[in-house]
Amino acid sequence: MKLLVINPNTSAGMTAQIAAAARAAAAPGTDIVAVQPDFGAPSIEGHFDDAFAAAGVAQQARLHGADADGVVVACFGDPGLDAAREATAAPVIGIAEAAFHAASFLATGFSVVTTMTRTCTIADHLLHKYGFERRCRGVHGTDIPVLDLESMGEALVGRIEAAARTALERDRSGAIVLGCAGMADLALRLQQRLGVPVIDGVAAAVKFAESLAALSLRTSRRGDYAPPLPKPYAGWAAGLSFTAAD
Ligand code: 5HY
Repeated sequence: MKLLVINPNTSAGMTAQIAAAARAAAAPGTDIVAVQPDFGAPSIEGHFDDAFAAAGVAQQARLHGADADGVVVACFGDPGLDAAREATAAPVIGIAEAAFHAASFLATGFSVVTTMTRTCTIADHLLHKYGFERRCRGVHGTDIPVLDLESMGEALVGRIEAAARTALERDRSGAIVLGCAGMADLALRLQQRLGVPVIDGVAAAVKFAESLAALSLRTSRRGDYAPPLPKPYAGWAAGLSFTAAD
């Protein structure tokens, strides 16, 4: 089985980190192919970054999605998720949506601990989009820049742990969702320290994608996830157009 893992930012270091976390979670025989767009922001920390990340996901899904058995969008804003689901019939799983589902199997209420406080709004929007607003009891920023997670020392881990402890107390929640792909390799360590389920969306998304592919389930081609209508795209996107043959 081949899983395409898209890091929507342009940080090669983060793509490597995400690929390692995905491979650690993947079943034997699952081939993880990690990619990133050749344009956009080195980290996604707001709506403007997110707009280019969404186009980057659409680009990578168009270029590499056709022969994948599953696709993972490895950024907590799930940018371009719906566009990618039009571009390929392979199941496309966003790490935020995957983490929300996993957390909801494990606790009646969960809290999200993420990077920049300004991105909490993006997480709120996703909670409402997916219908998890009643299960998520709080979204908490740590104001740790995304790229600082690439060189994660004990001090940063301590700040994320402290934010998670405060969230569990304040929200009276029973599980923690890590709000950034760059926190993927923290989950088990924090779970041991906090004594509650700590969900990393990268691992959860890999397992959901594997499960759907193993069940021969693919994205519906009926309605809004039908392939994009054929039309000639202009400029740098010209090569991404869909034709009637697609
Ligand atoms: C992420 N940004 O997972 C998000 C985290 C965030 O570049 N990868 C990013 O803050 O939304």
